[in-house]
Amino acid sequence: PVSFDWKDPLNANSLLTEEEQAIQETAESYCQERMLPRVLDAYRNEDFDRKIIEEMGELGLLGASIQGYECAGVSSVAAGLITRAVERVDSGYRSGYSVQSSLAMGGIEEFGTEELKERLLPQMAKGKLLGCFGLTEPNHGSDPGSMESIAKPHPSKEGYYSLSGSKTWITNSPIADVFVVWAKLQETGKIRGFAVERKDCPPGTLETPAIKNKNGLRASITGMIQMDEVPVPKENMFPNVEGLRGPFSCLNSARYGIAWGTMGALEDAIARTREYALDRKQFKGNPIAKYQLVQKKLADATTDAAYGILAAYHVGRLKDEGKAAPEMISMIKRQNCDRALVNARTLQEVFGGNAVSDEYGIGRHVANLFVTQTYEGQSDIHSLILGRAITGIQAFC
Ligand code: TGC
Ligand code: FAD
Repeated sequence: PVSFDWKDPLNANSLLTEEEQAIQETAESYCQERMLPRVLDAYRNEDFDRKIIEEMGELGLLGASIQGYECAGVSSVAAGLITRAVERVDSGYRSGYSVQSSLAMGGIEEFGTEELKERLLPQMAKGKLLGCFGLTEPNHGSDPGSMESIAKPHPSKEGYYSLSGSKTWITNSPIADVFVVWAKLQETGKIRGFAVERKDCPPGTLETPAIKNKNGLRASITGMIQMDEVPVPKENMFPNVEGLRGPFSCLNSARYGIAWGTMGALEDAIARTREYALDRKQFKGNPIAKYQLVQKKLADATTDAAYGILAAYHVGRLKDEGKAAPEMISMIKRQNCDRALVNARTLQEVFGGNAVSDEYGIGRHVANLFVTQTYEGQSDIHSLILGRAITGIQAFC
């Protein structure tokens, strides 16, 4: 008879190509051997190690699905396997990775001029330049269409735009070199994308204060982008895209990556819970794994992880065939984030009082997964995107 593997219950590995299996192995080994030993200190001290991005660059993992520009050009499924490996360690590390790969590099690759791509992407692929993505503003999160950031011809520099406005909750911003920023062009009122390079910003025009004392995602660095007449060369405006289609196209890739990533976090929560439940004894020396209520928690979580991985795998294949609708990505982003969070919260119960100690790792996943459910479109927003597609009626306002 065929044996059952609780780590891969529906044998998703059998669907991978040899190349995808090799990439998975590289990513998993790096993450387990090099990232995992750092995460507890990073999380305790809110200390994102910038070197991680360079190390991932050396392994060819950054912007991995981009073709050309010294990127690996792997399949969407392979890129998903990388995010899953990273988030198995910590969602914060995955966040730093996704912003670099999907939102900053992805945005420049999809919409930047050839000059921008050739100049920035190879350096970003090596991790020498770090990117961030500024869409959310203090007054406009779920509704980025109402953004207030503005771009207008620079009053004193010919051939430059001047960008002013504030972005908040921006992953990587305090230490980023390249800022993909979205602002309304004053002349047209339309949203446009800009690649802002820190090295070109005169003192006092660009400030990126960190947001400290987060109660989740503490191993990533988050901050604001405050722009006061930042001069940006006109060639750094993305030429052929206007409106929300620009940022949302970048978000399609990042949301897809989160659907894979959160399954990595859930799988790690399952593995930790299983080990703890087999070890911990209560009532006449029985391991708590013997009790039916504990087994049900593990069965529910393992089923949701297995289903979530197959759905992400399928959408990845469709994506490469040009057949993935944005609503499919909303569906897997919402479902995988929600199921990862609900199951991790339930599994946390199995640790009893020890769940409260950060040494056991489970509380860190729970706090992180709340954030994954919130950013890149909070789950209720994705419900409304799906509701609109199902009924034809938009219910946002
Ligand atoms: P709506 O009318 O729906 O669309 C406006 C224009 O955009 C186009 N569009 C898309 N294009 C490509 N892909 C998609 N997924 C698209 N969704 C919409 C649409 O066709 C239209 O184009 P056009 O040419 O007709 O103008 O716009 P709306 O203002 O009604 O949008 C409503 C809503 C709720 C769907 C949208 O605003 C939304 O998704 N809100 C959530 C905001 C969000 O996701 N923010 C993410 C910020 S980045 C981030 O969180 C990074 S965290 C990273 C990390 O650390 O890992
Ligand atoms: P709001 O929009 O104020 O929403 C609050 C609540 O109201 C939510 O539950 C929402 O679902 C609900 N709500 C809003 N409108 C409706 C409606 N019409 N119907 C029903 N319910 C509604 N952004 C970036 O641009 N770049 C980044 O790199 C980035 N990184 C982040 C990192 C972290 C750690 C965090 C926490 C956030 C990050 N974000 C980033 C911002 C993130 O995308 C936003 O927080 C998110 O989109 C939600 O916006 P908001 O916080 O303004 O919440």
